[in-house]
Amino acid sequence: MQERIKEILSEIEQFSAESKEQLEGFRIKLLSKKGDISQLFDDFKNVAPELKREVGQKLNELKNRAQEKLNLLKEKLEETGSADKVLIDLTLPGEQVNIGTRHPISIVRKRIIDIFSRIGFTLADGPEVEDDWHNFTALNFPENHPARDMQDTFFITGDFALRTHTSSVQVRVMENKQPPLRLLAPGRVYRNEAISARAHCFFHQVEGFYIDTNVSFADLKQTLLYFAKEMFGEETKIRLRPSYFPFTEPSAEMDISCNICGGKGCNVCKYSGWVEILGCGMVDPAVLDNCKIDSKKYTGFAFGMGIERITMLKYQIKDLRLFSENDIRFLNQFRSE
Ligand code: 2U9
Repeated sequence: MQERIKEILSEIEQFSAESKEQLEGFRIKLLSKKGDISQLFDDFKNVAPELKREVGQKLNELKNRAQEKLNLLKEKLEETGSADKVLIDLTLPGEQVNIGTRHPISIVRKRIIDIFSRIGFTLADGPEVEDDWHNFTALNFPENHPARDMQDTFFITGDFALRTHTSSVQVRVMENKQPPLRLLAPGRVYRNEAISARAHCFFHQVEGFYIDTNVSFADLKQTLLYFAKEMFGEETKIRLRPSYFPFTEPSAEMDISCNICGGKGCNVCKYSGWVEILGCGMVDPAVLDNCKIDSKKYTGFAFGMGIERITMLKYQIKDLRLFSENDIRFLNQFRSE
């Protein structure tokens, strides 16, 4: 009998209850009329007389211990809903942390930078509030050019405006460094336009230029072909159409073969098979001279693209406004490598 008392005691010590049902099971098994402890009381009559005193004491202690444990667990369950001290299920998987996504403009800007940095272009930046010289005059904009008009540019006071392109960054670099210069100027630019699906009052550009001895239009063409293939796929073709910018001569606009229809014709390329992605040209010698670079010794090519435009083509986005509305449903769709 003493062995059995010990067994039940250890059962009591180890027991813990998660629910009222478990606790009731404990009570029935040990303390009910037909329970284990009542059974021992029934068997008490068979204990040898000389042991009766000692065993009787232990039996009473056992019954008290079971009753105490029952009361204690009952109290705890009522307090917390669980009798265990540990209220958390440590085996459950952790709560998922929602990590943010990069903005599509940032993803594409990084890709453009990566592509050009592989062929030796480095980065430069400059102020968004620019003076007339760096934004217009040094770049050969004539006095009466429409970009100098209030309708096209956000003027601040007298000589200052929000930059309309990042070419002002390259002007600042040229004023302070001599060729060879091979750099990219990514950044935000501002234009005084009515906001619509196709135009915004600010957008992002990457401009680049390479100035050295003997830089030719062939270098420009090969560099931009490399860029187009890296950005839009190996099968991409390019074509250059003559154009005009005050700061380049000759100037061109570059199209790529439509990567949606593969050149067959679709509504993205307006059934022409080609889509315009950037402007480019040979830096006008007058611009080099304005920036203290000897145009008799050096030549250079330059290009400029809108990151929004490249992003819209890459992901088939139809409305420019989506980029600045911070709509999570839109932004969540972009994942960077
Ligand atoms: C210097 C000299 C020349 C940068 C160039 C373009 C052509 C061009 C537009 C593309 C779409 C602007 O974002 S856009 O609206 N850019 O077409 N940009 S050549 O030429 C430079 C830059 C700096 C000193």
